[in-house]
Amino acid sequence: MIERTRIADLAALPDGPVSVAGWVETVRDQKKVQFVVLRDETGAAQLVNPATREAEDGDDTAQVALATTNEISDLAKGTFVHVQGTLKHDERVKLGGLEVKVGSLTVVSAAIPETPIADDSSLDKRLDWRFLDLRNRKQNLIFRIQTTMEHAFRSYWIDRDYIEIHTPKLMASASESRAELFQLEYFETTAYLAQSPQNFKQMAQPAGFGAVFEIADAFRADPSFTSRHATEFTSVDAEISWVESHQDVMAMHEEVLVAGFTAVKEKYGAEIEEVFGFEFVVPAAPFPRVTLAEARKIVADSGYDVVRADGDLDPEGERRVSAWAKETHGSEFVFVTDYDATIRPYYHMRHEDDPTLTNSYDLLFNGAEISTGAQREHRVDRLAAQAEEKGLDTAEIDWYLDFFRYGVPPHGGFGMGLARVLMLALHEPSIREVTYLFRGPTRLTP
Ligand code: AMO
Repeated sequence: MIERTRIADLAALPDGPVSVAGWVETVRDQKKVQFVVLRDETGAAQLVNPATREAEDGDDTAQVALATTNEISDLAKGTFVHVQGTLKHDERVKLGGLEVKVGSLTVVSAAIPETPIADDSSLDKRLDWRFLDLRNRKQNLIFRIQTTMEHAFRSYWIDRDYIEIHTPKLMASASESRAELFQLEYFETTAYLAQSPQNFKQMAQPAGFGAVFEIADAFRADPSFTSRHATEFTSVDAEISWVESHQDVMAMHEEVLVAGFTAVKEKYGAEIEEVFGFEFVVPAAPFPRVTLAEARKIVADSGYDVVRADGDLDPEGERRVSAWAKETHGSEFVFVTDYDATIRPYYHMRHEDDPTLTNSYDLLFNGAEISTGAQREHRVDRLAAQAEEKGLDTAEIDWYLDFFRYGVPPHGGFGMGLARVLMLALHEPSIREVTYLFRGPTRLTP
């Protein structure tokens, strides 16, 4: 490895010789002194170089110093450099209270001087140049937060003996409805990209795995351009056996989220406050719970003419239920439960005493849906009847119905969009900001 100290680690070093490496953020080229802000993946530090404008004849040291001065004058923003120098702690230096006096500077990879994006570039333009857009503290922090949150979800499940699965993303049939389905040529036949791991995470139940989870890509041919839809997104899924109802899934779900938010708060709470300007709050479980019928009433009582023709909450309805949860329960999260069977997939279990309702829920967070969960119908006759009722061809899903013909425990689970959680947790306006490389109807590159 090339010898270097990561910039965040400089603070702990004593004054003395040091190597640092990274890219040039700014150059301030003054007559007598040059300042360079150097950034790496951990932070930024100031380099300082006393400018040598003219070399004295026969003085080798001066020649070297002049070469360095000229090199710094020519540095384009974004150029990657390796620097050997002398670390000096100095409280007066605004950036981190330290600076590195340049001894030698090597240009490792020069950048073209005209940077294609600026701070005020449109989001679309920034996404065209995503690798440059990501070269800043805020974006870097977003993906560190994502790493910590995902890790905490995984740890929660691994600590409780869940099995991590990797289900195939190439399928012979739809995993959700036939809408929003990507179709592709697959040798002599047609394949579809998985819209969710739904069928295959349920397969772990008759397979005797007990509790499983998966964090992986899901694909939806959704033509919309909203701030919360992508055509490819990371879905966080779990499926557990022996549930008595969706309430058991919800109890696990909120614990997973509390674990994720706690880990982020511990590691990045202070930095989030500094960079994003708000206090990152760890939610308290249990989250408030309302049935969809109650949620409709809350929305109506708030003076908004409810919802869509099918009885589901529309985005404004979701915002109002969220606002209600915040006002009455001080919670940014709220479970909306017991959805009408007409607006739920065939595999959701229905109430024993009222088959118009399902053992299902959506989880709303800061005004929008982040997750759907349910107890599944595991009795194959009912499952097939519900599929038929929804107009599905049961022959096409016979392989899935087989899962329920050879013994299966009652089970349930949820799917949650990772980018939605991040977007709403960090109060970002679009999932494009919190997705490494966004995919939408008109974006396939970079
Ligand atoms: P659902 O279709 O509600 O349920 O999806 C679950 C969660 O996935 C996220 N999501 C999306 N995120 C970004 N872009 C999209 N186009 C997109 N579509 C969905 C949302 C959503 O809440 N199989 C069920 C889950 C289950 O019952 O286990 C399912 O896929 O955050």
